[in-house]
Amino acid sequence: MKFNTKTIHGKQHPDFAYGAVMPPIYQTSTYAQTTPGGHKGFEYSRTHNPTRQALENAFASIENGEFGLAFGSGLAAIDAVMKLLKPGDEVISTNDLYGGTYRLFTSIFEGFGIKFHFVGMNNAANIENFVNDNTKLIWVETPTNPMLNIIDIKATATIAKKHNILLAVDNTFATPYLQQPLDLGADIVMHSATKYIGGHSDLVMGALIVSDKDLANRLYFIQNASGAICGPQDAFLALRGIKTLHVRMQRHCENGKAVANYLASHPKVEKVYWPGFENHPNHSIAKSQMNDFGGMMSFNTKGNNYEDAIKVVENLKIFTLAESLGGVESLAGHPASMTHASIPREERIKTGVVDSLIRLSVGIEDEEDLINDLKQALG
Ligand code: P1T
Repeated sequence: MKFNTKTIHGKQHPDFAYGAVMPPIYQTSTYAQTTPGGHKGFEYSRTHNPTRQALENAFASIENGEFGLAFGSGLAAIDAVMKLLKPGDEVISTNDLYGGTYRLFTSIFEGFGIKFHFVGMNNAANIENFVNDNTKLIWVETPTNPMLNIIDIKATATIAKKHNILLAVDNTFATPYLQQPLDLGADIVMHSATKYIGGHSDLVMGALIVSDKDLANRLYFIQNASGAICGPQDAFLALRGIKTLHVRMQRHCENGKAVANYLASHPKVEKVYWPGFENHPNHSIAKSQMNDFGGMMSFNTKGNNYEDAIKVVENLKIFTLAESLGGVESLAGHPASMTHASIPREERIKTGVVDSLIRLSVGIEDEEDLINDLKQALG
């Protein structure tokens, strides 16, 4: 089955009770038993819920995995991965990543005795310099948030396998429409399903997808034992989102390309970070591991002035100034004060998240309207 069919049919089936084509929202906490243990596969909704299970199967299908798990947020999904570790273990992580992920690693899991190395991965070989006997996990975000760096998943997987380390890839920015990390050798794919998977800015959710049965069982145990599940209503909405993921992504990519090219040609724009440009440092890797380049980008205005950046985001009319990304509507953000404010200033500046940086999530509106909006805001 090809991807565009999988989003609609992959590991999905009409509901067993009445043949409903969309799974009903099973808004129930518990399930009747005829005798202790006598049930139809569902005991309690933290453990299993039919609507969530329908979504988890769809997650597995679109990422070419065997097992999917849905969580109450992207961070809850990352939290579950970290609970595979124990004190003394070490993690090698991308140095440019979502501020909330950095905060979870440094403010919570460092306190539990896990050591993190935040490493520039533009050259995957650099990862090997940080491997030692305690290294248990490599955490990769690609494209990175917000600098749009591209990490070579296949090369990273080769290093991970050589040293028997788990490789997890945060696939939020790319989605499986653009890249499928399990096929490139990753062990775990993670999503903030809040973003492109949901696609309509109406839910908060996380996902994990794996192919290895033992790893899946350990993660299902954590999901049930820690309990950071999503509710059935959100599961229904995310499943509905998945069914149009491919058509939305196609338009995100088209509009993304048009907006990136417009910004790059604008006299007031200093630099645009978008992996589709031939002069992007890892354009060739993006070209080989992604099917297209997506609708996420960041840029600075000339002079790298904080006040100018704030003026631009305040002046936008169609782009909404807001946290988050990946919805049908275009959003603009100021990472230094919004999504990446939890990273110490000197750390984020090292990776390029300067005070003048603006991030765009280009939506699926009319391309001309988006460009005209940027034109008036920059003017
Ligand atoms: O917000 P939540 O669903 O918990 O997902 C966290 C997360 C994880 N990984 C990446 C790459 C992300 O971008 C996010 C959330 N990011 C934003 C809210 C943002 O505006 O960047």
